[in-house]
Amino acid sequence: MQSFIQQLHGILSPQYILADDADKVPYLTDWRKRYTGKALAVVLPKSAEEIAKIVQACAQSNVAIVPQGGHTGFCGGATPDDSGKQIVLSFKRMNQILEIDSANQTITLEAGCILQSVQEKAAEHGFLFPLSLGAEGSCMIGGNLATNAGGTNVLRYGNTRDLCLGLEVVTAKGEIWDGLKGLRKDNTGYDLRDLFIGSEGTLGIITAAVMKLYPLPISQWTTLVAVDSVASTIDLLNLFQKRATSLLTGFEMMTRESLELNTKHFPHMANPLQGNPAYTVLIELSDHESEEHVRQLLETVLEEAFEANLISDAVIASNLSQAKSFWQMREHITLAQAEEGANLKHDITIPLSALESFIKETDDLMRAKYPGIRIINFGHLGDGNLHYNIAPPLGIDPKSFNQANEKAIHELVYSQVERCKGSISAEHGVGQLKLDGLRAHKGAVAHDLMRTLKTALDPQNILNPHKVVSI
Ligand code: FAD
Ligand code: 2HG
Ligand code: ZN
Repeated sequence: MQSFIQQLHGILSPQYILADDADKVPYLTDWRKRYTGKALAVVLPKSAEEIAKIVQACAQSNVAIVPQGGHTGFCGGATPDDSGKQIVLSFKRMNQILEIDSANQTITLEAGCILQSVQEKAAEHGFLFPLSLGAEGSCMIGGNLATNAGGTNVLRYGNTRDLCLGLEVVTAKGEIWDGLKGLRKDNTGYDLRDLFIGSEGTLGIITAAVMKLYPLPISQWTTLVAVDSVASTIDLLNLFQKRATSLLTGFEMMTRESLELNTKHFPHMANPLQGNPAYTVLIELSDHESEEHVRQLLETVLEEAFEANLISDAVIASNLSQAKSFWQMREHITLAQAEEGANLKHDITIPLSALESFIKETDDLMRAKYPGIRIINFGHLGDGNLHYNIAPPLGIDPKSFNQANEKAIHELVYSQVERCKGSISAEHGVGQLKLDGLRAHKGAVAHDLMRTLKTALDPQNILNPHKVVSI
């Protein structure tokens, strides 16, 4: 290993090769504090060329590489294993915006750009970069691409995959694939770009990307509404889809239990709606016409929803800061769960037509098997994406409860997901958390095809091994 470290010194200045334990610590534990690994070294390259050389050195010495962006992922994908034989490749220094092409409505950037800085840069140029999620202050565009992140604007703009036009990738051989094209059509055979997106660093290392930009909306209206059932929530979504069509940019559902957890840990996050409703839905409309146009539309649809008994209360944000506070309420649920202690996350998608039966049956099974269990269910309902999270009964230590029951609880949820023809990962990815779940629920043929791809693209298994798919 000494000769491998020496080889790294031929590629990077010493200050960018962290080998001391204390220096490595910040890179070894994930956001949720669910996984802690060890690493031979943490390297901080500045260019695709340096990464290519690092990969070549790793291939020679059979050292595995764990790419790491903001390390905000929920599935342990960016955390090394505990062998101490892997290196972490951090993107902290690769944060340059390379080009904004106004005519083509694209931004070309390095993989280590922080998502929020990309949104800000786009806005400076009069554009919207629509990817938006709670971790946007620290997650990086490379991590977003590697996980195909979703977030709160998928309903209108799609997920990260839909926003990407081109990629630059370092392969497992240490070659650089230059696919940095800003084309909206390109049917030259297999779609390599889409193969790397969502592969969580297991097929290649994303070093740069061309992403789509959109015109900045002129007006935005945000509202919270009270709903008493999942069925009404879906009817409400369908009503907004019909009346507001592409103006509908957000439709987020929060259960009473989720918001109660919020106020327990963040008392200032009180729900402005009357009567502690069973479901609170956050709806956002964005428009390129006047403020009045979208406000009028919103009021008309809400009136129709009241008349159809779909909603019992509504509060329209009167200004930007109130709209922000509605979104903060939504985004604080994850933080409230973290304050409460370790929880079991299920990031799932269910076809909207099966959602009600999924929730009812899964809740019933869960409560029958684990009396007192707390179900923290919220999510991007417009995408059929639930965060069906589980916390132990009050008064029970989360860590020991999870240790004893985690496998069975995941399996209960995943079997229900399979029954409903859903997916066990909507937007967070697989990482190490869902390795077994994917093997059990992806389907044997699909799983085998994934293994075939992994072996073909990374025959030495040095790119983020034992994540997503095991070979
Ligand atoms: P990391 O965690 O560093 O890495 C994630 C995976 O990508 C790992 O497998 C890693 O090896 C790989 N990787 C990272 N960079 C590269 C690269 N350049 N090339 C190849 N592989 C790479 N996710 C959502 O989808 N929607 C949400 O609404 C959402 N909300 C969140 C809210 C909070 C508060 C937090 C903490 C997280 C949230 N997430 C959400 C999860 C997380 O932020 C996303 O998965 C995000 O895309 C991860 O980006 P990252 O830079 O932190 O990646
Ligand atoms: C969100 O939608 C994130 O806020 C986090 O995807 C979900 O905490 C979670 O499980
Ligand atoms: Zn989410």
